[in-house]
Parts: sequence; C-alpha cells; structure tokens
Amino acid sequence: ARATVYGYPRQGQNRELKKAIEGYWKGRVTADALRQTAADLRRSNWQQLTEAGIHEVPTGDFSYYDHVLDTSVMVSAVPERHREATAADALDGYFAMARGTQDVAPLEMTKWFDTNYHYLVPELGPDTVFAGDSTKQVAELKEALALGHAARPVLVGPITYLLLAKPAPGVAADFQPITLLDRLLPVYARVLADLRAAGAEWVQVDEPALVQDRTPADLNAAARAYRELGGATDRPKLLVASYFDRLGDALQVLAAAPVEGLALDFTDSAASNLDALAAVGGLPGKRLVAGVVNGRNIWINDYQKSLATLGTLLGLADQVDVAASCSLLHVPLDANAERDIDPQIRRWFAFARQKTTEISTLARGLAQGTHVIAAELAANRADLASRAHSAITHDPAVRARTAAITDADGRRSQPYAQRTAAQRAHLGLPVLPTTTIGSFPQTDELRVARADLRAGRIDAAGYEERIENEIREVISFQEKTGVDVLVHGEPERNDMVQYFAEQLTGYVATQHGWVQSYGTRYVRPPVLAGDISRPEPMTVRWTTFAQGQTSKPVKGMLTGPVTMLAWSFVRDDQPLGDTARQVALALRDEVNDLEAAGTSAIQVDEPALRETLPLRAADHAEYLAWATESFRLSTSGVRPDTQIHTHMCYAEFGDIVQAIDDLDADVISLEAARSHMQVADELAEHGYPREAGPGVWDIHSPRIPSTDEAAGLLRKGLDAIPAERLWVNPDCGLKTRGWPETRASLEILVAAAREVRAELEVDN
Ligand code: THG
Ligand code: ZN
Repeated sequence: ARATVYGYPRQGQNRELKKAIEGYWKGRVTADALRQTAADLRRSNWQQLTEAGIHEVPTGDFSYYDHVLDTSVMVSAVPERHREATAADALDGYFAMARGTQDVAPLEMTKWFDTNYHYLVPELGPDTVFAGDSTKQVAELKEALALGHAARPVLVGPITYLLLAKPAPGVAADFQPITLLDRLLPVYARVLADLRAAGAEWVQVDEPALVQDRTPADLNAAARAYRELGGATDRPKLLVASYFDRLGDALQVLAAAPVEGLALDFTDSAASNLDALAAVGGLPGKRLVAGVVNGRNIWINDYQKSLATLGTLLGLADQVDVAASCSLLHVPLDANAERDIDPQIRRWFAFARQKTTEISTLARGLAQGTHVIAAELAANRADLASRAHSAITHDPAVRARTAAITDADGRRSQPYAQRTAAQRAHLGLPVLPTTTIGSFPQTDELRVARADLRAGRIDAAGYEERIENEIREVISFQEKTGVDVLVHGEPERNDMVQYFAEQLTGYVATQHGWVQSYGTRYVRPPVLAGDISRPEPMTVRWTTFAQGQTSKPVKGMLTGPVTMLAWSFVRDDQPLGDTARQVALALRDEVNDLEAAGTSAIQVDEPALRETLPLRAADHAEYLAWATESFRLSTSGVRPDTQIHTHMCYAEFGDIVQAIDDLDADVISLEAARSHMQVADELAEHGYPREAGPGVWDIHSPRIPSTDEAAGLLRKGLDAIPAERLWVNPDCGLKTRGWPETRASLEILVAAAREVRAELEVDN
C-alpha cells in the first residue's frame, strides 16, 4: 500500500501566493517574480509531501486562480470576449477571464460542489471548438520529476468539466454542454498522450460530478468517455477519482470501464461506497485508492477505524493505496502554526500537513502490519479519548438544555398572519418600508482600529470610541436619508461568522487557518470544537448604543445557526442537527436579550441555507428539517410584535421556497437586482405568504443605479408581491462598498420607494 493525495493548499504558509498575485495585479510584482513564487511554493509543497511519506505527489493541481479555469485553458475553451486579451498575453488573459476588465465581464463564479471553494464556470455552446493545450500540465509534471519526485498529474475529468459548464452568452438556455463530449474526448486523449510522453506513469482524472444524482444519459456519457479514453494506446494509466460523496450508480460504470484505478471516498458520509464496492464484485485487477482521511474537515483520523476499512478493501482490489478523501485544498495548511489554541484541543486537529502524516502512517500500517505503527496507534487512541471525554465536548449544562427542547420552543406564540399587524404598528412603518441588509462600508480606518487594538497601540476604550463614532455617523446618515428601519452598520465585526465564533464557548478560532474561497480570497473558518454556549451577550451593547442615537427602529443583526455551521469546520462526533441546536440556543438567548433591551426588529441571516443543501436529493429532507428547526429555535422566543427578519444571497431559491416559509420569519431580504426580480416571481409562484424585500440595488458592483431603475425593479416586485408585503432594500450588505456609492445609492433607493408609494396612493 502506498500513500498519496489529490491536491494540496496552494497559498503557502504566509499566503505568499495571494500576495504575489495581488502584487502582480497592482504592477508591483513582475510576471517572472510571480512565476518564481509559484514554482517555489510547488517545490516546497512537494518536498513537504515527500518528507511526510507521500509516495506519489500530485502535479497540475496548483493554480493562479482556479483549477476549473485552468481546465478551460487546457481545452482552449476561452470565451469569445476574452480571446483578444489571451492572445495578447496568456497570463493577463487568464486573469481577465477570472476577474473581468474595464470592458469585459469575467466568467461566472459558483460553489465547487458542497465545499466553500468557488470555481469559474466554463461557458460553452454548439460552436465551441476545443483544442488541447498541455503546457501547464506538462511543465508542472516535468518540474516535479526533475526534483526527483514520483508524480501523478491531476486533471478535472471531461464529464465533470462538461457537467459544471453553462451555455455561453447568446446560446440557448437549454443547451447541454455534455452534448460536446465527442468533441472534447480527443482533446483529453491528446493531453494524456502528452503527459505520458513527459514521463507520467499514472494520471488522475477527477470526476466528482459522478457523486451527484445523475441521469442515465449522464452515466452513459461517463461510460463512453472512459471506454474511449481507456481504449487509446498511447496513454498513461488512468486513475478515475471521485470524492465528496458516494458514487451510487456511477460505481458500476467506472468499475466496468477500461481504466487501471479508481479513487473512492470512504469517510462517514460516503461510507456506503464500501458495501457498493463489494456488491459490484470489487475491482479485480485494478488499483483502489481509498480516501479514508477526511480531506475537508480538520479532525484527526481514527486509525483503528480506517485500518478496519482498509483491511476490508484489501480483499476487493489488486492494490489498495491510502489517501485523503479529496484534495487537501479545503483545509488549512498546518495546525502547528496555531500557537494560541489550547494544546489539549490542538491535538485533536489535523490540517493538511498533519493529514499527510496520517495517510503515510496508515499506508505503512497496511503494508507492513500494525506493529510498525504501534506508537502512532497508541498516541492516536489517547488523542481520540481525550476528545471523547473532554469537558469541552461534553458540557452537562448544554446537554441538559438541548435535551429539554420541546416543539413549543420552535414555535412563535402567534402565526405570521396575526403578528404582522402588531409589528407594523409597533415599528410605525409606512407601506414599502426601506431598510438595508446590515453592514455598512468597512473603511480602512476601521481595519486600522482593529489592527491597532490587536497590536496594543490603542486600548479597548480607544477602540470602542472609534466604533461608537462610526455608529453615530451610520445612524445619522440613515436618518437624514429617510430609511425606515435602521442598522448600526457592524463596524465592530471582522467577519459575520468569526465575530460570533470568537464570543461563543466551544468555538475555536484560528490565527493562520486560511482556506481558499476563490482566487486570491481566503477565509479562516472557525472550528465548532465543543459544546456551544454563550457566556454573555454578544451584540446588545452596540445595538442599544445605536438605538440610543435615534427614535427610528434599529434592527439587531445576527448570523443564523445554519450559516454558523456552513462556514465553520463542524464536529464529526455528533449529528449536524445536534450542533445546530446548540448554536441555535445560544443565538436564541441573544435574540431574547436584544428584545429585552428594546430591539423591535431582529435579523438572523442565513446566506448559506441554500448552498448547504446536500449533493444528493435523498439527503435533502433530513438537512432541511434540522436547518429550519434550528432557525426557528433561535427566533421563536420573542413576542408577536417583535419582527424577525432573515437574509439570503448567492442563489436561486425556487427549489427551497417551502423551507424558507418553514423558517417562519416575518420578513426576508433576497438578492434579486441582477436577475431582474426573478426571485419575486419564484416566491409568488410558490404562494409565499410573508413579507419580502427582493433587492433593488446590485451591491456587487460600484455602479450607482438610477431612481428610474430602482423604481422599475420595485414596480416589477409589486407585480409578484402585494404592496403591504413588499420591502425596499439592497441585494446584500454594504461592507465591500465605498461610502460615496453607498450614500448615493441609498438616497436613490429611498427616492424610488417614495415615488412608488405615491403611485400607490393615486391608485387607491
Ligand atoms: N464569511 C465567511 N465565509 C464565507 C463568506 C463570509 N464564505 C462564503 C462567502 N462569504 C465567501 N466570500 C468571500 C468574500 C471575501 C473574502 C473571502 C470570502 C475576503 N477575504 C479576505 C482576503 O482573502 O483578503 C480576508 C478577510 C479577513 O481578513 O478575514 O475578502 O463572508 N466566514
Ligand atoms: Zn447577502
């Protein structure tokens, strides 16, 4: 048995890659210097992997921005509008596709399966002409081979590539990119031949799209693809990799294909792969790469359990190798860099570096017998026991409280239809009330204040004074502009998850735990390590300070339980629903404290509700049950006349309108401006009965809308949602916007609301 991984974090210990790329964009770093930084990072990654005992290192997984975009380049699927730029300069053209330019829009970005990584969506059409460009793949392979490593190039597979693509602009919306398969396969065959010629013994072809629900036509396409690629004579051995879930019906297809190896996910959520593999008769004559180390969470592996799985697998394939379940791109680099985390807890963590050691330890144990890893097994048992029996993971007070939850805790005392009039009266709202989503521009001064506080250049009092000044300005601006429901602007928050994680017991924040979100942007997901409780109020101080500055209602702002889970590393030792209920109860206390402090509208954001939907439809109901329950648990403790808002963005909502209704929130704000209010129609089609604010200002661009434009969107909203249930707001928070466009756009938003209100009065 050998040890391998499918991919490694690209950024470097100090995010050197981010700094080099952003420096290049600003003209401060030359292309040569950027290439050198990239080559240095690859070299150091391969060296780390080899030293950890990884036998075959991945190549081609490195990227300046995104590996799906790299695949588009590899098959020459460059959109028409980017051809001029790519012809002039390959690197600048690449970044033009990723980020757009003054003149052309970038490729659309969307989530990579159910991870928090985002890829650039290929744009294809009936006229797409593919051509093989192996340059990057061949160069990186040669680099690794020259450094003396055993290397395996990694490609996004043709089926996944096509299934992730969308119709190019101007192409019929019902165009199916998978129909281009016959044109794409010769290009893949060409790249494979080039890699063979460059010295690749094996090439890994990633097909994670096959773990989703697939039609028989898709499965036929997969069968055809691997029959054709496998049938080529001049090719390396093929390892078809799947991850993020079980393969289901696709397993049979791949097991029967003329390829030399399969890589399967054997972590808990994909555990049924084991039985399925036995049911198809195993993989006689093939190599099986077993993803037993979770590649997308940060907990140490259970060696005993993995060895048991691996032992069973030995009887099902010719050769069994050990790997992480997916690329290690989705976890931070090195837990040992976290000097501030309690060492007792840090022993429970395995980031990318630690995982490579786990993989090679398991491979050694499998190959030579567990006696050779006796010391590691003992240490692993001790660490697992320390976690299982810790007071951090088992807080009796939290356990008692979640055990005592009743149905009534998740139900408001009156139904929406009765609450709404009381809320309008209580809040004193006009028809078409105006509000914002919560955050106001995060200025450099605010970031400097936080850095000053961290560095000890100012004390807590000095920091709080700066925050208070900012809140005063935000409130006075909204009053002057005529906004109806105000917000304090969240100047005190770094990130909407991290801010709460830092204040909740049981959550652990990292200092260096960066994970790529998209391009050069990274997040530091906190860890839900133990039982969650709230030692003291988290937002009441700032919300009441803001309310003290105005007679208009100020909305309280919280991050909902689903999003707190979705953007963190979650516990793997209890069901997600249990963790969600603990977070929900902590938030419920905060909601109730805000109400007691005089807050009459409280927003609990759930931007991640839709994106956390499991990959397979069969798993949706269970997820939606705990998701909606935990939201209701956090919001149902308030009086009928306290208005609960929620907010969602980034998605189509059509398929979860019922779940949104089940949240029993009074008001929802949604992203809608770019889709011209399409979501309002979707809500109406499903008979959504509550108040809604489809966004009338696209905050993702610095462009200021005209009053006509915003009023036009509002009138469109009125076609779907009756006036007494329609709100007026932007698409999303304003933290990434500057003050000038924020001022101008909010004035326009209020003017548009007034204009349309006047029309309604005339109509009556
Ligand atoms: N917070 C968290 N997770 C998220 C989002 C969030 N996941 C989904 C979505 N939003 C991802 N979007 C972004 C947007 C911007 C950045 C990262 C993810 C970003 N990061 C800074 C960077 O890389 O320079 C670092 C930010 C920091 O200092 O914390 O700009 O909103 N948790
Ligand atoms: Zn949003």
